[in-house]
Amino acid sequence: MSKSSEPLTEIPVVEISGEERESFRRGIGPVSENPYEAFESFLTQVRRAEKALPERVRDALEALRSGKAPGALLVRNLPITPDLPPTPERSFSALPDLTAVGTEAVLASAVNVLGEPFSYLEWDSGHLVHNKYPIRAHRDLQFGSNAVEFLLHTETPFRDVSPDYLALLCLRGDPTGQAKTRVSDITRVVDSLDDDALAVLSRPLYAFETDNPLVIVDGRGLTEPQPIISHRDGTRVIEYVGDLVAVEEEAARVLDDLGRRVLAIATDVALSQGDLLVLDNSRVVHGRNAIVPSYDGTDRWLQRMLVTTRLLGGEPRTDGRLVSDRRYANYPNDYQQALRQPAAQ
Ligand SMILES: O=C(O)CCC(=O)C(=O)O
Ligand SMILES: [Fe+2]
Repeated sequence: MSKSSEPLTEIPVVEISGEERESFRRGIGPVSENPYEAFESFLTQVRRAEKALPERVRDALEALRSGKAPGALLVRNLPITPDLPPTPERSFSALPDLTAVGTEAVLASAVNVLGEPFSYLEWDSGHLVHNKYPIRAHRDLQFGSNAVEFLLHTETPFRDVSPDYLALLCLRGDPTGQAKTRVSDITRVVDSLDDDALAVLSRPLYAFETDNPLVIVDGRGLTEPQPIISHRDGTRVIEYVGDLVAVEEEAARVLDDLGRRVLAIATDVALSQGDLLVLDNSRVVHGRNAIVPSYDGTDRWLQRMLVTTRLLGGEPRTDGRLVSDRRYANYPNDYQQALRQPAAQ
């Protein structure tokens, strides 16, 4: 975005002390509502306990939000439920017992500094807290529950409402030590491009391949072509995903160059238990390397929340946190199936 902002060269880290962690744990102790069943009541309790969040964490989140700090922040040593259950092997919403894990209030306390939690009706059974871990049936998809390389992406791009921020809380690190979340300052890359490249990226020439296409170009079924650079309310918006394809040759060359540059300046971070990675989705893109899950209850487990600063206007309300993903109908069949039939996985 064109708001002046600090470039990301290294992800700033705030590591809280054992004392801060235990005080935070105690402070959010009264949060008892189940976020998967009564999200508004849960959030009300989290907000009542907002003073529990360590001050240094609040300050760092505010710096990220204001653009005075880079578009990524890593908070370490947050409290995680001591009796964390085994990592599920099926989609979270397919579990027989949808009780809270106990870490949701940690995540929501941080998110609360940034804006309003929201999500998409079609995703994660309409939950506002997403549980992400490897699922065998998702192995090859571009989903957080995959095992193949998760290509660099803007979170949920090209939607009427895309997240302004996202937060990933690590409940269990990858036991193999392989998993690395990748973050890249795409704003810095775009700022370094020449006018010709910028002009190409600003044209609707980029799309995803799909078997439920809106258009066919050179025999390929594609989603509606979009610009990678657009403007919203006078602000530049960059939306990029590693598996976008171009519908023209010159656009393909510019896309390749952008992809190479974004990857070249990416920073890797191996999330471990108690780590929270907060990302400004308008400034950075993120992804993850390929992993080898064992699907035996020991795999890496993240909880995620998406945040908007535009949708809800900060007013207290009991609905409207779920927006429809209008791109759903053009998703490839395997994506739709993975989203529609959680019980089968
Ligand atoms: O697994 C990761 O580290 C990244 C996950 C991700 O991109 C997401 O959940 O949005
Ligand atoms: Fe993501």
